[in-house]
Amino acid sequence: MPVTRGFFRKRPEGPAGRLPPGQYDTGSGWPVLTAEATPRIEPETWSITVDGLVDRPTTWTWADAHQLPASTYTGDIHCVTTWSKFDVAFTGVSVDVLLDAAGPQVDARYVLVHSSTGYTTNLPLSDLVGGRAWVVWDYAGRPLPVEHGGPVRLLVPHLYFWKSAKWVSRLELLAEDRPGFWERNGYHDRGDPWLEQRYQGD
Ligand SMILES: Nc1nc2c(c(=O)[nH]1)N[C@H]1C(S)=C(S)[C@@H](COP(=O)(O)O)O[C@H]1N2
Ligand SMILES: [Mo]
Repeated sequence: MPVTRGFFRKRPEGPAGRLPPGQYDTGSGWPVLTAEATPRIEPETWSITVDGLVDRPTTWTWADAHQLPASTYTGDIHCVTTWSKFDVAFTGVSVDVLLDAAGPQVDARYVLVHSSTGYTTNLPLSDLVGGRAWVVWDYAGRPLPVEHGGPVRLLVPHLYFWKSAKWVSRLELLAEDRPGFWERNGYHDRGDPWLEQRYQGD
């Protein structure tokens, strides 16, 4: 999509060092970007499963997930449509905790993330480990709003925000990369905002 890319790069970039290339600060706003109809998921019926190439396929209910050690991400998020939002605070559990319980096998190198709505997105397993990815249920100390993925979404803030699947329900570990919803439609497989990996080939 070379025409729109040229347009994006004319946007103001604000304080150096904080905004990735081609992004602008959305301030107090928080745009909603959803490809599918917003589902209504009660916490009591939500669960998350880690399966595929793992030794111990595991499912956590809402209650189970809240027994795990909680952690908070405070920092910035970046959407490929060029908005960034500074100083967000999300609380949930580190994906490391879920993966440690499930035991990834040696040939697991990619993850296909599934939402209960059918939305999918793919990531290298290495981007979900090392304290850089969370499954979150609180935003700014309050329950995550449904339009932003509540009751529970994935959060991978070092990559473009389309990787942060709303209404997350499953992490499927794979040996080979398998493109998700936006990746099949031309978005980048990795999506590093600092390398401006917006589209396939960037
Ligand atoms: N299930 C689901 N998750 C999704 C999306 C979506 O359409 N469906 N959109 C992605 C995109 S493109 C972005 S930018 C963010 C938007 O999150 P927000 O609506 O909370 O800002 O969610 C990501 N996760
Ligand atoms: Mo996005």
